[in-house]
Amino acid sequence: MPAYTSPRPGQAFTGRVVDLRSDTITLPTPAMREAMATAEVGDDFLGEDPTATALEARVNELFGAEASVYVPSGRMANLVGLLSLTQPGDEVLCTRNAHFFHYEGAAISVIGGVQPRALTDRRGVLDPAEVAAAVKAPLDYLPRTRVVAIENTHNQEGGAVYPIDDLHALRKVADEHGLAVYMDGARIFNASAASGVPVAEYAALTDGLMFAFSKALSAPVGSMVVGSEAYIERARRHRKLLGGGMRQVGVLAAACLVGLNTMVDRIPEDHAHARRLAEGIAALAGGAVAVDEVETNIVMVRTAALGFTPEGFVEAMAERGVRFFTFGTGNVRMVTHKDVSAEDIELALERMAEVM
Ligand code: TLP
Repeated sequence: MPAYTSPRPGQAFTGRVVDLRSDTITLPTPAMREAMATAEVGDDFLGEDPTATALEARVNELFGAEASVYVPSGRMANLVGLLSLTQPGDEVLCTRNAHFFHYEGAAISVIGGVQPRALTDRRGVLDPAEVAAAVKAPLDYLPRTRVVAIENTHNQEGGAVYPIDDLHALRKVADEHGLAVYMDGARIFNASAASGVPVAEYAALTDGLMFAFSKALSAPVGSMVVGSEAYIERARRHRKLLGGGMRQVGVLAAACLVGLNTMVDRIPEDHAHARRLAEGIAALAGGAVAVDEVETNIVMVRTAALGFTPEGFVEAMAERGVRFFTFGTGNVRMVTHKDVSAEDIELALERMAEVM
């Protein structure tokens, strides 16, 4: 059963810490703090915050979308995003290791009365024939299969990008069966940087999409749900229902705008660091990393090839100031981000070589 855990040991380590636990730990930049301090704000619950409105306009432009809405977290974005495509009694098809399926407290079921159903997938890519076969007949005792949800990049699949041709094929089968397509695009800018596909091209193939500001874009708080006017009208309702309607939220939205304007172009740097990290680990022990599968900023490491359990490797490295999570069965996950430099990667590799 996939799970992720945090290293507890190593707290006493005093040297340079290389923190590869997640891109969620990125700290706001000085420009973000400045923008937050000087942001024009108003009551966004009443639709009066000019910075939140400016953020929506910028996102709509970038994603070629009619509308978008800012929410406090990625988890709330997935919940709002999926509730706004479903009714109680509906079924959402998803990948085996989807983030919302494993790590979000069964929120769509608890709150929305919606059932997720995992299909087999190839590193996060669904087989259109299997999707078609999974759609239930419209009988009054069956759940209604309503949505097919994908993740781009796919976290648990090592940051795999959903290939655009596969997304077109999925869209086609979804249209044939009256399904909505939802994308957990928490890391969509990583996908776009790796594939060269503009985020608007991904968005055009979905009925609902979310992305996070608090990962690669380094803003402190927030995610966005993106789609049509009618969809976002429902999303606004769900956001308030869940307590996500905020007041002077421009203070946060200002940092997100800086993230969009300054952090997207540097993402390839994180991908190069992940590649280098993967190659370094593969040189220490062949079989620990599938280097070719490292497409973005996530490196999954099979610790058995290094002679460790995942927990043992996390502990040994945390004591040496290199932090990462166990992730899934037999793996640890290392994530590169703007607060990890090329030197940090070399330092991490040197310290790993010490424990081998
Ligand atoms: N992922 C976190 C952990 O929860 C695992 C991480 O460190 O990667 N969708 C995807 C694909 C995600 O990876 C995450 C967070 C979320 C949604 C939820 O975002 P948050 O944690 O901001 O609510």
